[in-house]
Amino acid sequence: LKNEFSTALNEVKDQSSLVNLKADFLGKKGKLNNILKSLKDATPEVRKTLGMKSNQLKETILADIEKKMTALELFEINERLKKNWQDITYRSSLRDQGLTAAGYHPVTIIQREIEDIFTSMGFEILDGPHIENEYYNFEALNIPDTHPARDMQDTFWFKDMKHLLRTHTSCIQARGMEKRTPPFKFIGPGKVFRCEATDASHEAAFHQLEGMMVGKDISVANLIYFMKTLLSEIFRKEVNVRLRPGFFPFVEPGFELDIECLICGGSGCSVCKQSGWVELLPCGMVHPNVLRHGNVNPDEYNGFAFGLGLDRLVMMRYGIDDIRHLHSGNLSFVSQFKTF
Ligand code: FA5
Repeated sequence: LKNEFSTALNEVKDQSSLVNLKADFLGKKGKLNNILKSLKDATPEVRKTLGMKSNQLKETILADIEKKMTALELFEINERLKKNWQDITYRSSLRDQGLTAAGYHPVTIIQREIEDIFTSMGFEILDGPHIENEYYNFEALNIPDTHPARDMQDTFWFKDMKHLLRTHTSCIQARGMEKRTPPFKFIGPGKVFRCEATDASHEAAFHQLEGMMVGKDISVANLIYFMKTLLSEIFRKEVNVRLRPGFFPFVEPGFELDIECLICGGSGCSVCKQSGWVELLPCGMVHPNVLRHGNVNPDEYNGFAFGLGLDRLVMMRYGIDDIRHLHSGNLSFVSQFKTF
């Protein structure tokens, strides 16, 4: 019976035949039971030995069937995979099936372009946590506890009143400085959060791109050079900008670099609040207290920093007249910016 089983097992090619084979040998009316039934007239000794042997055989058959079942399952999965195999990196195959390839979000497209511009000028790219503590968001940036500037940015605080969702990417300055010795220069793009009402140019979650350069004898002229390079590379055409004094506790002097609104051409619209100008790129020379917090000696080194409003830059570049489109999740909106 053992040999008979082995031959039959070798011929089994799929799971259902295996189930049948099992019934054939071990089922109620199966071959093994038939032998056991025929033992009822045998002597007690014969019954005992044959009984033991048939139990052993039953165990062997069960083990073999289990092994074969696992092998068949694997085989069948592999066969199915071979038939349904699809190269999802092969775009035209997706297009053939009516599926369109994904694209980058416009904020990502512009962020990558800016990263390329700055890395080509020797800047590093840094990241930082969205959940910050109040030291890096305020204290290290020369905004002590009682300073009214804390109210300039409406903050989402955690219950412990020690942690918060970062209100600007300037925390990346504070963290970046700690781990470096001058000279250094880096940018830090990312999401920031403010408890603000939304309108055509304001969101509660938006993107900024921080920049910082620290070294010897850095001047406002250096700062303006980098800002101009950034804008001319992004727009590839003359854009009207204006520089005016701006107050931020972490820079001195501080500036606001505004761009003439490209949605209305400067005549006034909801994005520029009828002013013809959009606040885009605040910047300035790093305050000595900020350098000190970053273990940089302000008598030896100085530097500049800027905090670009990335969503607004994207709006100006593509002529988007409401920031809320960017976060709408509307596929027909974002698919206009496909890069491939
Ligand atoms: C800051 O956040 C400073 N940390 C920038 C800075 C960095 C100054 C380094 C000096 C040196 P401000 O709050 O103005 O500054 O925001 C910077 C830019 O982010 C604005 O010019 C604007 O373009 C953008 N921005 C601000 N609030 C919003 C908002 N609610 N929605 C969309 N964009 C915003």
